[in-house]
Amino acid sequence: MATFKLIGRVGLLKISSPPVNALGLAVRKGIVDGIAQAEKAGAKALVLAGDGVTFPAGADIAEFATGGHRTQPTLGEVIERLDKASMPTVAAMHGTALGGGLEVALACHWRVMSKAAKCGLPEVHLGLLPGAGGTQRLPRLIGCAPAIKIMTSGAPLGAAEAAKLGLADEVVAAVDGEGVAEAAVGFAEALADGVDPSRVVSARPLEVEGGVEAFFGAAREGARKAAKGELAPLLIVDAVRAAAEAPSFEAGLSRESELFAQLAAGPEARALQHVFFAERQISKVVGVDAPPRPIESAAVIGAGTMGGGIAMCFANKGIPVTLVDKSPEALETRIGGIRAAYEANVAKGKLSEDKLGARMRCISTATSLDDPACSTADLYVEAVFERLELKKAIFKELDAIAKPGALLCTNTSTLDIDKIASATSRPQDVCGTHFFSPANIMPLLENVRGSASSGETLATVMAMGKKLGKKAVLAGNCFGFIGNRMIEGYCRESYFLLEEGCVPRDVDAPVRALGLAMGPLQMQDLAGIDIGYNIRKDQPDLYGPADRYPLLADRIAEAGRLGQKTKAGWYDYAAGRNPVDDPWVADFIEKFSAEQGVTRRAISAEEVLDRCMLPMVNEGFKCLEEGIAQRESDIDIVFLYGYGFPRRLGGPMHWARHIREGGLPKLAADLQRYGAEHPNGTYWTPSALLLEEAAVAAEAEAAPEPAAATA
Ligand code: 3H9
Repeated sequence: MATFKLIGRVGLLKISSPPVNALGLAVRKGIVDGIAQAEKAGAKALVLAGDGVTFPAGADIAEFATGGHRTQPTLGEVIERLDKASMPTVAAMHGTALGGGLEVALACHWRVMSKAAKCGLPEVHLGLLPGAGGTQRLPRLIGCAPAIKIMTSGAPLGAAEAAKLGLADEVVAAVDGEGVAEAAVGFAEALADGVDPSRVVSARPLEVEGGVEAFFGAAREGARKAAKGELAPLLIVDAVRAAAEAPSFEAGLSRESELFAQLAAGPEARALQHVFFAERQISKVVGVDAPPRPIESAAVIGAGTMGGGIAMCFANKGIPVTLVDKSPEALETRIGGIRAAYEANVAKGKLSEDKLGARMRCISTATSLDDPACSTADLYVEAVFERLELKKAIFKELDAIAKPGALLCTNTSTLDIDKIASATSRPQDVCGTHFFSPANIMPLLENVRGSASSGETLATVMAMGKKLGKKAVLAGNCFGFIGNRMIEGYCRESYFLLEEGCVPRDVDAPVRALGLAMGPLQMQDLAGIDIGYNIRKDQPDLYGPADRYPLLADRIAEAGRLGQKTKAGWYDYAAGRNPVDDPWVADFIEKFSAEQGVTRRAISAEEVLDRCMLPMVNEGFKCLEEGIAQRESDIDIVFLYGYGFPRRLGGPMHWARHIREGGLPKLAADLQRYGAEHPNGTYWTPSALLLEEAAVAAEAEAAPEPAAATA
């Protein structure tokens, strides 16, 4: 876990714990032993380096769930040992020196950094603060304002910026671990013997410009505004304040530990750590180990908004893409729109003129699939209107022109992949790629597995998602796949709540108060009320005898109020994109209730929230039960990246299991109660898996605590 060797008079301690040299127990012990070995060997200086791809990228996150991070030596104790080392210490930073890794480096007397390395304190993304002295040392080294910025944003810094701030003492050209360690050993050799007290960061004074009260008052307010309801950024500011106010470095450290423990024990940290691992699970396709096929060129069929956005995704990553549409006018308009979108980014300083040129050169156009440029693509994404027969006709054409082994993907949000694949002679090469709108911006991609999709096809489309910079989740083939299937009940209940007594704001406000970016009705206004309307008209068999039909939603669409695009939907948008309550809508809903013979009633925010959220979670369990989702955490990723669910709640499944009061047992009971009171659709029928898991959870809760071990 850490190996020590003497090179001349300099000790080199290499930390080795693949994949990222996280500072788990064995590594921590290795560092303490290594310092002792260096002292015993009489080394004049000690270099700490990472083996393999990186300097330690932080504490071992998996240890937080088990409390393993508290096993001695803790990271704080390791770092204190370094702080008190009797010889000069040098951190040789390559790769990603993050979190606890950077805290180790901050306790060294010198920091040598590869020009290609990144460093940072991203604990905030895990609902934590740097808890091994980072909040106390970083401000002493670079000042309070930049330290707070680094810690509350969690964003990594490059070597040039780190050097400018005084975080890196020397930037070296070497990139790999061997090279950087060698450079650091050379640096250490040139140091004078003995520790220079001015290099001990913990011993440095900390001054606050403008006075403690004014500085930290403003800093906390700034953090609160940016925090999106998260607690960690606020406690980071409090910990830095302790660095400035506490009577000693040790007292500041102890305050940092208290604040760290508060966060580590809270729901936000648990949720965000769940998200960390969930993000890394999504790309793993159970039972598939086929290698992906190379994707060096693509064709997108349909030059609508969606097709244009998808073409941009390829161009953004330098993959040549042909945009195909039989209408030259549509192609011209779309290419103009793409250029305008890139130009807007240039104007904002987010894109260089050169990159704009390179991206535009990646995109070519064709008016027919017979165009020779179309037959050579490695992958096709069909993105025409959501009409089955049209899509099948295109797949028949694709089957005729695509080279063997090319991937044939359909961008659909609700249609049956197998029916589309049946139009080809190669269903093994067909799958769904459900991009979210606007495709060039939204990070989520649902890849949909058809019943005949081969392992190679799935591996390729998952790798493609990663290459495009998307969070690609694999879904099974059913109406709405994962995300839209789960929001079906959520949306339908939102209409029924209107019919029964709410106005739009009554429905959206509780959902927003939970932390979602918008409520169900606002979401429909953004997406377009006609989307749901067209689906209901095109696929009437979605409604069985057990389903209450959302007639009110049809009526508002038929009134021409389609949402933001018509400046009027469930809200008024005459003055802009902010939803404004509209008396016309309130009157329209009331008249509808009267026509239906419904006596309107006051509905509590709690009922609104439950009736929107519970069908969603129930459907999530059904997705798991039916194999539509591979794992519960994949569902959470769909909602975090596709529907604005707040990260601090970990996603709807994590929220239901761990954050909503009463956990799964109460959720199952509430679901059954609401379902009996409002039998509006099959989405209230409890999932067998949910009932099973709720029973297991109830049993675990009822079980007596294991007797404490006696000595
Ligand atoms: C901390 O330090 C707290 C302290 O202040 C105080 C303590 C008291 N632990 O992302 P990748 C795994 S909090 C455990 O795909 P990349 C990851 O799960 C920590 N495991 O690679 C994955 O496993 P698998 C602060 C970790 O090249 C594999 O490594 N540090 C950790 O795209 C590869 O990961 C952070 O928050 C870890 N710390 O990106 C940094 N890190 O293959 C977190 C990674 O089984 N890490 N794994 O799925 C990262 O940001 C990225 O992993 C990194 C590499 C940029 C390093």
